[in-house]
Amino acid sequence: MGRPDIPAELGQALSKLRRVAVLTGAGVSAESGVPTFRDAQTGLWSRYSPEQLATPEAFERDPRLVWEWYTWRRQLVAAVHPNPAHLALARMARLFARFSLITQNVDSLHQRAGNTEVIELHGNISRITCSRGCGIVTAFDESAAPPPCPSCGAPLRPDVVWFGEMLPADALSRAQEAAKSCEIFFSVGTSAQVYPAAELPFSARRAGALLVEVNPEETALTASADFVLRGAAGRILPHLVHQLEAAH
Ligand code: BJW
Ligand code: ZN
Repeated sequence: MGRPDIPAELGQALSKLRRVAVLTGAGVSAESGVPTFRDAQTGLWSRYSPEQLATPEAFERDPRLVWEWYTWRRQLVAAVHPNPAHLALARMARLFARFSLITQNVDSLHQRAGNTEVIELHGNISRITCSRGCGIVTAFDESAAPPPCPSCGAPLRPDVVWFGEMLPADALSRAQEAAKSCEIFFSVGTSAQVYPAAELPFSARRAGALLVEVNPEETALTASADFVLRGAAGRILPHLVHQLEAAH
């Protein structure tokens, strides 16, 4: 396989710009072996769609089923490693005066790759919190079913954002601010279907930023992108960052 083509105009633009924002989705972790949401789910869980498991209603109906799905995913994530896409983003962060990494992922792989400041829009599966909202947050444990909240007795749940729930206000406002103030916005490995995260690239573009998509497939964003880099993030990003480092 040859080197992916990085358009010369993109390289030139990046050598002049200082404020960069990147939004990542499940595709960035795909090459680590973490299944994406909208591709068929693997094995045991192939019968369920994320809309059937990642909702407060699903947890109310069958807390044990949802808990088991998260236990499976947490074990999977613990067994894998950051891939070249994560590592390239950690290197990219050092090249710009202002670099905001916004992720929809809950797997900590960006942090494990070395990105110290990550804006997590959808929470993190390593933590659990009270399903009644009394504020308790603690590390995930190995219980077979959701343990009771030590403060109010309601079942504890993964500290992630399900459909119909508000995103953490602080993370969302930091992400919106980064989108509105960046000069170039990268959308990497996301189908750009889930809001309000999917709104961020559009709001960056409205504010005048260049928009770059990195994805092997067409998405809802493709038609609005200034540059479309078609392919796996783990192949494209290392090459892009290598070029940037050479030009630095
Ligand atoms: C590769 C690759 C490789 C493969 N390299 N790429 C406005 C309009 C319409 C609907 C709404 C709206 N505002 C709100 C809504 C409702 C809803 C929503 O967006 N629904 C849509 C489905 C239509 N949003 C919400 O409910 C949000 N809350 C909210 O808005 O609160 C306010 C409100 C409340 C009530 C009513 C109204 C407003 C919350 C959304 C929470 C999403 N939660 C999940 C689960 C998180 C926890 C967990 O992980 O379990 O987040 S769902 C799931 O989707 C997860 C992901 O972060 C998210 C996005 O998925 P992502 O990352 O894009 O993955 P995929 O699988 O879709 O795509 C992978 C991509 O990678 C593909 O494109 C591949 O091609 C690519 N790829 N290999 C690069 N190697
Ligand atoms: Zn509680």
